[in-house]
This record gives sequence, structure tokens and C-alpha cells, in this order.
Amino acid sequence: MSGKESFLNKVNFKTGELSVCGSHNKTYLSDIKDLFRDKDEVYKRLKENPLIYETFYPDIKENGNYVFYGITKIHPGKIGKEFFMTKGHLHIPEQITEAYLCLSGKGMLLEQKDNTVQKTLMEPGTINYVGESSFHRVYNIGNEPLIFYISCNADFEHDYSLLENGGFLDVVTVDDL
Ligand code: PAN
Ligand code: ZN
Repeated sequence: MSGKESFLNKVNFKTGELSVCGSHNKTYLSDIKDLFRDKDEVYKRLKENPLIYETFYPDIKENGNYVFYGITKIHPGKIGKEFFMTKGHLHIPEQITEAYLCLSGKGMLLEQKDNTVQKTLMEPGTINYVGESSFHRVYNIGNEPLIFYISCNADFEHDYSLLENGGFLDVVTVDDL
């Protein structure tokens, strides 16, 4: 499968799994340990090394005429006061926008553009449109897995440079609820 031919897929709303899946990636605390603000808590939790989030993508090749999609599942949990989250990135080219449809759970989309931060709720049925030049990260603020469908143009890359340059200006913690 490359995206050239039509195909049917099915997402399991409870597990996030796709019936036709080309890549399933798991991100553990050890993979993103530097991103959480409470360093003492990170150190304590590394022994257990919880699974933070998973992604499920079909094989659709990079092609500017194609649509790309996938599923992200963020497990429930916190490191200190900060909720489990994705890394957060910008799209290259920056004009590539993206839509998130929340399937289950409760989340918060954190966006940063021009040094301004915005937080938007995600719950089953919400569709978040991530506009141009927006760094975006998602937090699971609930007690169940947060599962959402993502879709965007199939020819883009992820830019994580913000994370090496001070990170997001704000985070999502229990104090946001
Ligand atoms: C999503 C994200 C997914 C993981 O598919 O890739 O939520 O995010 P990070 O790569 O920032 O950890 C998406 O936004 N794609 O563009
Ligand atoms: Zn994205």
C-alpha cells in the first residue's frame, strides 16, 4: 500500500488500533524525559518508564497530492503536575495545516505561534484545525486514553527545533483544570 490505490481502514475507538497499519510507534518517558518540567519527578518515574503515547499510521508515501492520516493515543497520567503529552512540533513547509478529530478521552491542544500560546479543549467530536506556522502539542487531561484522528497533506516533515530552544512558553498541568 502506498496511497495510490483506494483502501478501507477501521479504527478501534477503544484501543486506537488501525486494521490496516503500516507503522505503530511507542514513546516512553525515557524518550521524552527532558520535555517535562518537574525533573525530580522524571527521575523517580524513569524506573517504571511509563508508556506516554502511541501513533498508528497506514503506509501513505510522501506526495503533495495525497492526504495523510493516522491515529494518536496518549495514555492517562502525569509527571508531577504536568499531564502526559506528545513532543510537539511545527510542520515543514509551515503552510501545511492539520485537522484533529477527537474520538475518545479528553485532551488539551497547546499551540504556540509568534510567542503567543493558545490552549483548546479536545473531547469526543471536537475537530481542532491547526493553522499555518503553529507549533502544536497535545496533552491527555483525563483519566482514560485520549485517542484522536489526524489528517494533513502527505508531503511534510516534523520540526522539533522549539524543544531544543527553550521549549513551549507554557505547559498544561492540573492547575489548568
Ligand atoms: C500527530 C503527531 C502525534 C505525535 O500525528 O505526530 O500526535 O506528535 P509528536 O511527533 O509531536 O510527538 C501530528 O500532529 N502530526 O503532524
Ligand atoms: Zn502535526
